[in-house]
Amino acid sequence: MIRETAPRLRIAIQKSGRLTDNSLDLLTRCGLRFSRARDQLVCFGENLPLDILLVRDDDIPGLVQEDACELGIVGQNVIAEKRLALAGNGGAPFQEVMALDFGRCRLAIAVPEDAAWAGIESVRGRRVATSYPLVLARWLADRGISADVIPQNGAVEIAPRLGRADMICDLVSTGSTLAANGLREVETVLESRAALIRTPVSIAPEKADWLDRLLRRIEGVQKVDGSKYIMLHAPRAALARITALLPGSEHPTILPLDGTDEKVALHAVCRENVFWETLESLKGAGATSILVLPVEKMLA
Ligand code: PRT
Ligand code: ZN
Repeated sequence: MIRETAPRLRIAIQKSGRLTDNSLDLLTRCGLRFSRARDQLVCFGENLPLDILLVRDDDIPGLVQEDACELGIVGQNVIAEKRLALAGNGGAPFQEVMALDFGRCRLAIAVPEDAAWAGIESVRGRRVATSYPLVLARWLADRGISADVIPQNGAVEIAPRLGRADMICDLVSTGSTLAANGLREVETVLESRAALIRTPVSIAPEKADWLDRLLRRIEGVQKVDGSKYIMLHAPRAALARITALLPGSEHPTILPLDGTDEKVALHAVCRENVFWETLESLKGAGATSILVLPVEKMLA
């Protein structure tokens, strides 16, 4: 049994929130099997020496920084704020290993719909409510703008209506929360997505070996995210046109078809999603028997 004998790695992920499903899905696609009971704080990996800690996202950088877990998955927005908070304590910060393909959002300044906006000079001397006071203060200082940064945890978007602030700086993805609160997005402070972080402390060799394998697997999963394997039949004469239509593909494989010289089979990995419009264009260019398959893993 792996669990009792081998040293085990720990990865902290968000217990319940926007990053939870994608984080668990990524680990599953890396080959980890685990059972998850409701309200469980730790999920033991059943087939790999890797356990999952389920915590609030704000606690993840601290747990990794203190070496309570070797790895963590958390938003770059949280990473940026925590990095600035820890910089004051002189602690060795955690390291960001790689950005992941989910949890995309931006930290942006938004003003009431009817407020004038003449660029970031409009922030000078005003009150800005935010859950990211250190990131915002640094961003403003870098631009030589002094303003009154008002830290607020949660429900930042109602601060202007309550008269607590003139504008806000908050996370935005679709923009519908801003619109519902009569606010207008005017300036991006930080682009963010989920990222994998690791402890700054050196790891024992047996664990380090597993950590490397896990990182390679995560890279393998990320590489094929959104990729498709496309197979079709094409008239030889139309090959150049058809190849040019394939989104994000490099070197397609061309195979002969039994009983004909005029038509060939073409197989290609497309690094982007293949939409119906592309299939229709391929058909228009002479392709037939078009099949599009998901790509699960790729090891370069
Ligand atoms: O309980 P815990 O502390 O773990 O969770 P949390 O409430 O702090 O975090 P959660 O689950 O809301 O978000 C986790 C992470 O997801 C964030 O740190 C970001 O990295 C990422 N993320 C991506 C977002 C959003 N998109 C997002 N839209 N986090 C928050 N939002 C909020 C935003 O604050 C605003 O209230 O959604 C609202 C805006 O969304 P739109 O679509 O209306 O623009
Ligand atoms: Zn949180």
